[in-house]
Amino acid sequence: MHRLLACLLIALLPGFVVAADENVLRIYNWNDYIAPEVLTNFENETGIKIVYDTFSTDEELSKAFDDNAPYDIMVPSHDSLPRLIKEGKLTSLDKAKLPNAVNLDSQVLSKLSAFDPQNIHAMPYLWGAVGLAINTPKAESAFGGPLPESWSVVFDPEQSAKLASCGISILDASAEVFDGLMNYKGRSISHTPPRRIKSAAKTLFAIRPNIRQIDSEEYIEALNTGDLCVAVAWTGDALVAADEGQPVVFVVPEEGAPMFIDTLVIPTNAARPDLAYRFINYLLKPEVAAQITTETLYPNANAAADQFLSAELRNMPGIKLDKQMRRRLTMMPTLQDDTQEAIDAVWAEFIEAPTPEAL
Ligand code: SPD
Repeated sequence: MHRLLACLLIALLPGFVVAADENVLRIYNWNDYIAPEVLTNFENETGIKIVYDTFSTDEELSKAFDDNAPYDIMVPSHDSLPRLIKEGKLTSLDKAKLPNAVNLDSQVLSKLSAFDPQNIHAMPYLWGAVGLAINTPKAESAFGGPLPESWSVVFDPEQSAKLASCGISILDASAEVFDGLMNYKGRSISHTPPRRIKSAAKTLFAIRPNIRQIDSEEYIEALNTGDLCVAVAWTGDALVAADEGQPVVFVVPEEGAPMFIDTLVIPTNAARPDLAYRFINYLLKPEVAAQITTETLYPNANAAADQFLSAELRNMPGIKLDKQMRRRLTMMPTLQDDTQEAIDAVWAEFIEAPTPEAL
């Protein structure tokens, strides 16, 4: 009886209340990259509170890692993993705490293992491709006919000038945009010396006046409301616009484009790795992975989730890659430091370059 009273008193102490409040899991994910009810369902089922922040560029995420930001789960793309592993930023995962990992697609795991050998530090989450989101009627009317399935609609100054009035947007994703640009030029981004980056950048500056926005978040709404006719886009963001009723198609340019796998990791400075394991294991449930794909329209890495997707989604081009898409896509490589630095320098100038409206 006395022990019970003592426990009740302890529970009422301010320190105890703080400790209870600290049952908090902090997550840093890409924008528009989860079904909100997944968060609330997890909170309701477990009593764990989630603090959920988002980012829209690789640079924001890198900065969070560099600053040792207090997150328990972060979502880096596969090509960032080698650097993060080398810098000791990622926890080696205890697979015994992730029993639902048995549901993961072995092909996705195998692709990912080229960046995280033996899949020790990262569990695949969602994946996709970079391509062109095209609002067909608007784009064809401005272009004067059907568009080629080519990066030329953005990178050729004459072609993009025709589309400028109906709105072109480019992802704020320097490495991926340069990957597309080098493919357009018949080259590969891998092992590209900085001087070649600088020379390719001339094309970017030439088309800058034709580009309405360089952005990876607001462009989703602009596509959804029909305010853009062409966007260099990530798969799911383009498919969502179509789902919203816009006549938008997702095209992988014939010259080739990069694919990405976004992953769930536990930073080494995580305050609550125990909660992080519980949430990652929850995300690895097939029905939860399907719920997220249904909301975001990004394919997941969960082989057992297909049965929980509608037939329409299972066969949607972009969620299911057809032969042509498969042929045109390659995994985004991890860039050498000097290539990445040259891209960063050019990109900062590209973003800041004044558009005609600003002059
Ligand atoms: N709107 C969510 C987009 C997430 C895309 N991740 C792509 C990562 C490429 N590095």
